[in-house]
Amino acid sequence: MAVTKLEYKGKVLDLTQPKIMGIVNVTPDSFYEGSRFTTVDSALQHAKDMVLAGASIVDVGGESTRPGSEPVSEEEELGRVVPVVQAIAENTDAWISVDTSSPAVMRASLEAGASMINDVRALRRPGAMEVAAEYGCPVCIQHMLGDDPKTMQKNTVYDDLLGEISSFLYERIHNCINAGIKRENIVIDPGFGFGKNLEQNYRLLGQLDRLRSFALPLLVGMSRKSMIGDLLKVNTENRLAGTIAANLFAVEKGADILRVHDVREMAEALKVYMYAIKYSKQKIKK
Ligand code: 7PJ
Repeated sequence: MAVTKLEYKGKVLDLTQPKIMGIVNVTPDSFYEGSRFTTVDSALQHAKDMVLAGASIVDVGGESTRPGSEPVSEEEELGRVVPVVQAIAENTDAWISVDTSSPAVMRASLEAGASMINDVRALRRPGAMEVAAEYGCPVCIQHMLGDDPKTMQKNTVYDDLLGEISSFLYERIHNCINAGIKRENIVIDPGFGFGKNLEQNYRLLGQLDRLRSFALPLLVGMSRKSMIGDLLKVNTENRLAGTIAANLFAVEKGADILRVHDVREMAEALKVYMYAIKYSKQKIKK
């Protein structure tokens, strides 16, 4: 059966309409300056603003996974993420996801009020699947070529891009279910920019509907990434229009959750798009 909602601790996220996940980076080195927050107060304010602007989920991340980035220690990541998760949980009703690969950060964040784990390494670190199974929370598992953002863009060779991404996700879903994670708690993500060159990212976007066959919620993260900037030849500040176009196309192809920096603009574009879709399905009256 197709999964059309997420549920955790009495909170329900209806996915019969596409939803927006707003990004809060509590890192000093994420690639887009506009999404970096270094104090709990500023991160909380940004989260509140995004919720008012239409975000259903707030995604908190404490380790940059931009290509070439250095890992941070677990202590550092815990210190950045947990106070922000706690502040957002205490002051909003939003779903909070935590963008981490560390089982310790997952556990501490869930204890502090997070409702979802978002792992670009698809719960491959030892102990990660077990934390998700123990808490019974939704998880987003993402495809990445290899497991290291430092080297993932070095040699992006595939025989069959969509086939290999699907096989990877299939194997990860299988492992998660074996570890005790419920199928209805799994969200999949093909990982735009994670070991894919420009052409591969657009091939993936163009054929995104192939991932519908999993019948699981589909999350996409393209916001201000180099697939937009390299095509338009613009810096990170000037990638909003391209980001919105790519995300609306992804919705047409079946995306359920759009992970973006610019929630207000994305929510407005999505509202207009969905309104037109609604009328395109009505019978034409004279
Ligand atoms: C993604 C993410 C993505 C999911 C990042 C950036 C790099 N999580 N975390 N999907 N990207 N699920 O925002 O450019 O694409 S960090």
